[in-house]
Amino acid sequence: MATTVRIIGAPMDYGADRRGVDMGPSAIRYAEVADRLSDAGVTAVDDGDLLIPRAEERDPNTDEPIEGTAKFLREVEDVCTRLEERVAETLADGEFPLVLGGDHSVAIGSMRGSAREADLGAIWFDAHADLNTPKTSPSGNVHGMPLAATLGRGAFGDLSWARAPRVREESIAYVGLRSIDERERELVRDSEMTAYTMADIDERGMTAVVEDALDVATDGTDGVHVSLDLDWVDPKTAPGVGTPVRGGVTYREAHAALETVSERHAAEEIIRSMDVVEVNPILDEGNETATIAAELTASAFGNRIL
Ligand code: NNH
Ligand code: MN
Ligand code: MN
Ligand code: MN
Repeated sequence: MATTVRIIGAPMDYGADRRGVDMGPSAIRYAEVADRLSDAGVTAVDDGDLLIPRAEERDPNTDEPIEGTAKFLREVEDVCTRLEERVAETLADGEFPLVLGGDHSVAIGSMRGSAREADLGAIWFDAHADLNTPKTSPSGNVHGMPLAATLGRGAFGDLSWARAPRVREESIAYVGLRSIDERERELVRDSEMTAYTMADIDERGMTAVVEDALDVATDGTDGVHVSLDLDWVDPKTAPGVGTPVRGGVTYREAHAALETVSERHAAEEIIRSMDVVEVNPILDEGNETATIAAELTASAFGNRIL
């Protein structure tokens, strides 16, 4: 990895129904993410948090002329536009942007910033596909839409702040999918993305699946964005998330995945940016989920048992 990792807190919860993910960055810091990164051999610099007004002070309705529902879309735009800038500046300074969410809609800003000067692939570690458009979304929550947004799908095609022109569907791989909405299913099937579900992990093992996902994300790109949604991990292990789905990856599988990422990076310098999202301390038990988030981040940056 780049020697200096810049931690950017994005305590945003406009994209999810259950309040609390706005405390994610604090909880992950409290779980000593910076020290763990230092132990992994990188220099961690904390940039602090983006200033984000409380959701209660805002009106979730948007006057954007879009088809369907996307709650707090103007607020998400404001945060993601500022985040994009911070991520792009970090990369321009030769440092590695590590974004702590916040709900998964922060990935729109991370990916746009990361893709400004590069053709970007992505690995999406998530129980969910996050490919809903405002029209197909059952919830109207933007955290279920960040991939649709960066790909300029649906209503997001008209919203120039959302689309990342240098991110192509073919360069995106999901790992660990297990909860897809009815109307979202055909979107995933008809897309050019590669989707590895929990069944693929059962069958082939995590390491082999992540190796293939890395092939997808590096083929024809200049670098890879790693997006880590903590609801990817089984809720018995990581209970502090707003939309838990049982049957998730185990503690060791999760580490194996991020270790595989870091090993490939050590050889080929492929990872450009990362976000760690959806940690909800209110729903957590003893800050376990934030701790796992911090540990997995350290694994991604080369932390090893021996
Ligand atoms: N797919 C559901 C929706 O669109 C849930 C999305 N929730 C997530 N995604 N946490 O990762 O509302
Ligand atoms: Mn997600
Ligand atoms: Mn190129
Ligand atoms: Mn999810």
